[in-house]
Amino acid sequence: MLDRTIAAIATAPGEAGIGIVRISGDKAEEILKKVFRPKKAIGINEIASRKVVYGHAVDRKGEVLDEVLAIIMRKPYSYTTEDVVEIHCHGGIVSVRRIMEEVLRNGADIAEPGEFTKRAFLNGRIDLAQAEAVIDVITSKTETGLNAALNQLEGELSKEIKVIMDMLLSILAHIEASIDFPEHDVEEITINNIKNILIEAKSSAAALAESFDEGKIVRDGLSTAIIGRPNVGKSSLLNLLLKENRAIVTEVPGTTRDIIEEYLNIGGVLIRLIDTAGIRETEDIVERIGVERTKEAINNSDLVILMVDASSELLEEDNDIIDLIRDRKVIAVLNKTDLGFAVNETYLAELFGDDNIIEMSVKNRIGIDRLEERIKSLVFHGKLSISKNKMVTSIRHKNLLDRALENMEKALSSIEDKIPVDLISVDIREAWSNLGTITGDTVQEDIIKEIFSKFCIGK
Ligand SMILES: Nc1nc2c(ncn2[C@@H]2O[C@H](COP(=O)(O)OP(=O)(O)OP(=O)(O)O)[C@@H](O)[C@H]2O)c(=O)[nH]1
Ligand SMILES: [Mg+2]
Repeated sequence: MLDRTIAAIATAPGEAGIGIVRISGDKAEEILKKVFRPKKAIGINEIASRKVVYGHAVDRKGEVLDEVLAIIMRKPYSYTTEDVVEIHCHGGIVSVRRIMEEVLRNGADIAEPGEFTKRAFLNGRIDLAQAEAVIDVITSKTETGLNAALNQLEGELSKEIKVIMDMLLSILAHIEASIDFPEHDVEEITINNIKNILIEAKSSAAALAESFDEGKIVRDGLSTAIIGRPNVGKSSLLNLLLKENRAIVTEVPGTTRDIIEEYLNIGGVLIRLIDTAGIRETEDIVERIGVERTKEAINNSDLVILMVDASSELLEEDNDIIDLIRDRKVIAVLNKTDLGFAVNETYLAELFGDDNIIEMSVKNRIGIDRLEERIKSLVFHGKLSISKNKMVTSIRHKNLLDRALENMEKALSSIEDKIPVDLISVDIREAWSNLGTITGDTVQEDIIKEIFSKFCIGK
């Protein structure tokens, strides 16, 4: 597979200053020779590595396709560690596409999503966790998210995982050594040694696993659903928080039919805000599906903003909604305070806590600061501790850490039960292998395939 030479348009489609066609593999330089004519009369092989050269992209007949810059990055000093060529042409759709076609015609294959990064991994330049960080860097939506991804790309997480893996290896070495001398009983001191290392390894792995609570929010955002009966002002709140008229707002109850999702940055905290269809019994089929989706959104959210009409008493519809969210993290917004105050605030405060009741008039933009403050303080107790270098942001990593923790737990209790050490080594090895799947040391082909399929083309 690695002997194919691959190519892709590495820049996003659309009008832009420049577009880049990227090629990687043994034939890269040969292909450049066919599609690029340097302005100065020099041969392609005379071009120094990583030096930018001005010239023209041309087709088979020598017709000029565009005015371009070309760079050769000869192996191993390139993104993939293979020969990599980049052709920088004018942005827009046509120029890049014409050059790409010419590159393919001369022997390159279209790269799969993430194939450049996959090669960097398979060729050993970066490990799997670092490769995964590349996609997180590209898709990050806040500075905090970007910093976490960059730390992972730098190998901070991998370093920590490797330290734990080494501890497990040293335990295996202890065990091997004792098995090699079966005439001796395994000494008490060896067992104690093993136990101490295991406890330390477990606590490091547990700390990483715990960092996922925060890491998940840093990467994917705090999923926050605004729910309430029709017409209380949910979409108006979404628009106010986003500072744009994203959702349709009317005085007609049942305006929002489908889920609307937008990202929002509140003081560095990424919020995935979800406006929902007002919940009520309805005959309207479209609205009914909307209500079902709202219920799904409630189940999938980290935080629920319950909105009620402050100027009216709680209706049966409100109480039905409250029943749906009793065990969730809730902030109750009492909206439309400009129209009067009739809602039973004490009751809501008893249910959700005083701090989680926010009086608002979305119409007059009153109460929005308090709401934002409250959201921030619910996440990370008000302050971001993201300065930590080693944070787990990926569910794949978290699951593998949990499995490794189980293995270590089992090994520890086996030690307590005085089970022979060579049997314990099975669990230790398993823990080691689970951690190795994070960094890619012990990973299987299908997992690699799945990970890179989530990448964009050209990366
Ligand atoms: N007086 C007053 N009216 C408001 C306030 N907030 C929203 N409204 C009005 O209430 C009506 C309904 O607002 P929406 O934001 O569409 O309500 P919704 O909860 O999204 O409604 P559905 O999508 O039907 O569930 C609109 O006419 C808004 O202008 C407020 O604070 N005070
Ligand atoms: Mg609405």
